[in-house]
Amino acid sequence: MYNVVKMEFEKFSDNRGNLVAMEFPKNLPFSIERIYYIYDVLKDKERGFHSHRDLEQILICLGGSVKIRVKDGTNEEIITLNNSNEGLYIGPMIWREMFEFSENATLLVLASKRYNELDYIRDYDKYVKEAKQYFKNIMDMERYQKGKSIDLKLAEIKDAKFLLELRTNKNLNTYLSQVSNSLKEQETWLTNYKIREFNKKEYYFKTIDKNNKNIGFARLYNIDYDNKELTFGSFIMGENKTKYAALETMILLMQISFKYLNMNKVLLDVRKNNLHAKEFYTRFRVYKI
Ligand code: T46
Repeated sequence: MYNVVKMEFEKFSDNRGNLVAMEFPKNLPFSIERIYYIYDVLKDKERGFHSHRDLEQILICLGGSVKIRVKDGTNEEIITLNNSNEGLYIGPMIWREMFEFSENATLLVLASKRYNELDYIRDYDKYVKEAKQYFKNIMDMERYQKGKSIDLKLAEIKDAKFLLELRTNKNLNTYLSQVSNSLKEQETWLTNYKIREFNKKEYYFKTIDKNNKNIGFARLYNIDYDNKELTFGSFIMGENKTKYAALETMILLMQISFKYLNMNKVLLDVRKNNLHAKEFYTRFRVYKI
C-alpha cells in the first residue's frame, strides 16, 4: 500500500493524565495549514469517497473509534483508529472512506494545505486511472531491484529490528552516525522515512538474498531533481553478506540513480578513515583524492 502510514505519537503520561504534542518537523512530516474535525456522525453514515491530488493529511481519532478504508488504485486496506496517540498519514492520490463511527467519535484531521475543492477527485473510475499513472513510477523502479545473487526491497517499518541489529553492531557501525538502542526510535525513523519516500525525497533499500534472508541496507538521499544529483550512503552490510552482495547493491543503486531517477551525478558519502569503503570504491575507479 503506497502513501499510507500509521504513526504513533509519544505520550507524556503522569498521574494527571496524558499529553501528546505534535510539532513540525520534530514528529510531523508537514507544517499544518488547516485543522478540521468530524463528529456526531450517525452510526450508519459513511464519509469521504474521494482522493486528493496534492494534499497530505494526518487523521487522529480523539475519542471513540472509526474505520478508514484506503485504496491506492491497486491495493486496499482497512485501518481502525481508536487511540488518541495514533495517527494515520494519508498522502496524495489515496482514496479514503470513513465508516463505522462509534458514538462520541471525534476525528481530528491535520492538513498540509488550505481547503481547495479543485484538489479533490470524487469520481472513482477517474481516480483509479490517475492513481495507476501516479504510482507507475515506483512500480517501474522494481525493474532495477533484481540482481543476480541479491534483490533490493524498499525498507519497511517492520525492518526496524534488523536495522537496529546492524547499526548497533560494533564491527559494522564505526563510520555511520550512532543510533540509540531503541526499537521504537528506529520504527519512528522508518515511519518518517516512508513519508519522505512517498514524497520521492529519499529511497532506502534493504538487500536480501535469493532466499529472502536480510543482508543489509543502502540509501539514496538529498535527491535534487533540479540539479540532477543525489547522495549514496548509509551503506551497511551484515556479517552474513554474500560474496557479491555489496557490489551488486551498488550496481543496482547506480542503475536506479542514473536510469530510473535520471540523475547526472551520484555523490558518495564516505568517512575519511573508512579504508574498507575507500578500497571498495577504488575498485570501481570512482574514488579520487
Ligand atoms: C478528507 C476527509 C478525511 C470546507 O469548507 N472546508 C474544509 O476544510 C473541509 C474539510 C470541508 N469543507 C466543506 C466542504 C463540504 O461542503 O465541508 C463540507 C463537508 O466536506 P466533505 O463532504 O468533503 O467531508 P468528508 O468527511 O467527506 O471529507 C473530509 C475532507 O473533505 C477530506 O479532505 O480527506 O474528511
